[in-house]
Amino acid sequence: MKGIVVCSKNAGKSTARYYLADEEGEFALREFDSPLILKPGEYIESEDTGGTVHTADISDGSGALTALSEKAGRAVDAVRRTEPYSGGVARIDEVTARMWVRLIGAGTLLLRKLAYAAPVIVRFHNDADGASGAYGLYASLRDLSAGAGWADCRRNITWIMNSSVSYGAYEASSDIMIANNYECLERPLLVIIDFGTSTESNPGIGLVKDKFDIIWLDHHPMVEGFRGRDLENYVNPWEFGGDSNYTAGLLACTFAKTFSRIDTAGIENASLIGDYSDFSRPGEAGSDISVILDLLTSDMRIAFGSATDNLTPYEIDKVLNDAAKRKELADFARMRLDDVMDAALGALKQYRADGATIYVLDYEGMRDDQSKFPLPGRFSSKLLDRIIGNGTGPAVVVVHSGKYISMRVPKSLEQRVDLTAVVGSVKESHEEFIEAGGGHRTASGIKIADAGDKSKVLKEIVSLLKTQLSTLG
Ligand SMILES: [Mn+2]
Repeated sequence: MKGIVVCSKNAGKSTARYYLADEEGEFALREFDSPLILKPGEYIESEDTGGTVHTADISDGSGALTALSEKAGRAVDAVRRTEPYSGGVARIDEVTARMWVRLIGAGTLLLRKLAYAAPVIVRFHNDADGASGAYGLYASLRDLSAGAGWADCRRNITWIMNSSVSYGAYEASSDIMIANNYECLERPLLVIIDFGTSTESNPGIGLVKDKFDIIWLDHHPMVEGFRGRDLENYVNPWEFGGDSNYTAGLLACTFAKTFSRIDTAGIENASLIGDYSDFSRPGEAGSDISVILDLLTSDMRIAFGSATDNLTPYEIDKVLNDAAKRKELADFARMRLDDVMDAALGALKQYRADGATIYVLDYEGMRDDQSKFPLPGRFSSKLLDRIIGNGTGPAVVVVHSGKYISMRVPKSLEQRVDLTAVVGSVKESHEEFIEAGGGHRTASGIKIADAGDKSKVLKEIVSLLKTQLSTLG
């Protein structure tokens, strides 16, 4: 065994693991455990992994690291797709083509990290869209790992489901702790899927931006002052002539097309359905994935019964590959949703506004005590759908539960109501007790620091909505 140590994990501990790039041949990594403390950039030579290791530091001067880097670059080039991916839907493909150079840049960065076994942390929003994105990326990397040289490329990826849409100081410090277990020739990589673009993420970005490279895949409208958009690998369809209909799940799958050729149409459709995109194809392949992800991201115990609260693509894959489980969960989710919907329709408060009705639902206690499914945000979209479907005219929906308030506006009122403005205005007037807020023009949410202040906020929201309905458009 001869080569350069490119990365270590838990060096000096009993679980120490090293990754070595072979000196000979194509770019490939070997893993081995050793009680010795080896530094990335060291050249080592050994008869076998148990034998004496002779080391020599070549981290400067010899040119070996540059040669290694070029070799890794060739391995990355060999799997990269250069022509923009086209899925066959013109309005999506146009945006994809405009984003392609940016996506290639981000894809190249990810592959380089994987080639060097660097730690990669993927954080995704805990809804059907965010989880589809993580799962699409996972499936694409599994496909990549079937190819020569990339066999264990997912080895140092940590998948984390994020229960909010902001990247705060807590998330940042926890990611730094994960990365601190590694020492690598490449910097750690953080991949963000389907977070908001709100300023609540600024402190977290500030903490990690010098330690991590960051790929940020999102589709929320941009908020002024959000620092994420200055990142080199920030990709958002809004900056390329698209909008929120180009979901984060679709974006993550398209991003993965820069190096993978597997078909992710079903996973993409799950994200499109989950986020009520214009491009969604309800009833087609992926519909059940959407329902199942909606359930799993709300309540993992239903499927897994264990104490874990972090859903990773490995669990998602397990469920989706088990036909009986898949059907059982999809049926269960649909049935639970129907029950909660019936209860909700009987408990709505209504406020008349200009040409529309504002519906307010106290969602507290609507659900089974044992289950968090469906979460208020998802439920508000479905509630709006149902109210509109009942044919009682244009409607705006406000659902609140505990500290959360979730608002939804139908496409038909898009020109007359702007929820991002509602959230902005509430944040401004109640800065002292609004913990977070953001979203899309037609779908937004607010988190209050103390539920005791909720009635004030709700009153203001209804009044702002009324004003918008009577003045906008
Ligand atoms: Mn989304």
